[in-house]
Amino acid sequence: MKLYIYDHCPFCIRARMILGLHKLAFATEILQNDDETTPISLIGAKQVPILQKADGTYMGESLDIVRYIDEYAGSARLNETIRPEVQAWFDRFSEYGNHLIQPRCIKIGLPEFATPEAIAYFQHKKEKTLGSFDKNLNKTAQYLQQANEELQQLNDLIRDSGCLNGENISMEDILIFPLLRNLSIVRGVVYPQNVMDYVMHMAENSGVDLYFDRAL
Ligand SMILES: N[C@@H](CCC(=O)N[C@@H](CS)C(=O)NCC(=O)O)C(=O)O
Repeated sequence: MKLYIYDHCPFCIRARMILGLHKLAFATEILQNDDETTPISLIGAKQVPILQKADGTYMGESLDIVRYIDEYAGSARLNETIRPEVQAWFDRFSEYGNHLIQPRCIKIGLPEFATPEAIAYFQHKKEKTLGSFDKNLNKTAQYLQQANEELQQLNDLIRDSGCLNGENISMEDILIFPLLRNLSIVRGVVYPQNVMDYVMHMAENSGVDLYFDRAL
């Protein structure tokens, strides 16, 4: 099986997590961010993740991929329950997190941004919703304060460092870990103990790398 991704893409982390947690071997291809031809030729949309299944067919949509792989692995069925307070945390983070994360993504040498054209494509697209990357970077202190307060809330929702709900890997982990992984690109985040333990543990178990060593 093969996964087409961007390294920074949180939806791609969902797919990488389920494959990694099930210890399934898979190849990855990191597309250039401005490569529209490849994804459109595979699934008819300029979007990743894309899974090439063992039979050679292609599948998009991260949660479809997660459910497909979970069933394919056979050994477990992902718990679909998401506590409303975890969903609410996800929804809040989704509103402000990219103001911190996306302007930094083009600055740490990620493979999907190998050319000036790929960087310009991403920046142009994201600035339409976020506003200028430079202005967002200048507001780091404000967004950081918000992130640090939110992490305190999340700390109380983490029941075990191995899985958020304290019982089994669930859709809660599939939603939340990708956001925390990408937040590791931001320098100055204050991680409460449960959050840090969870991030480190899930990164190890899923084989998804973190950005702490390159944080800006
Ligand atoms: N609903 C899709 C969303 C995937 C998505 O939005 N992926 C982003 C990357 S994070 C993408 O490919 N965007 C197109 C682009 O960047 O041009 C899923 O869950 O897989």
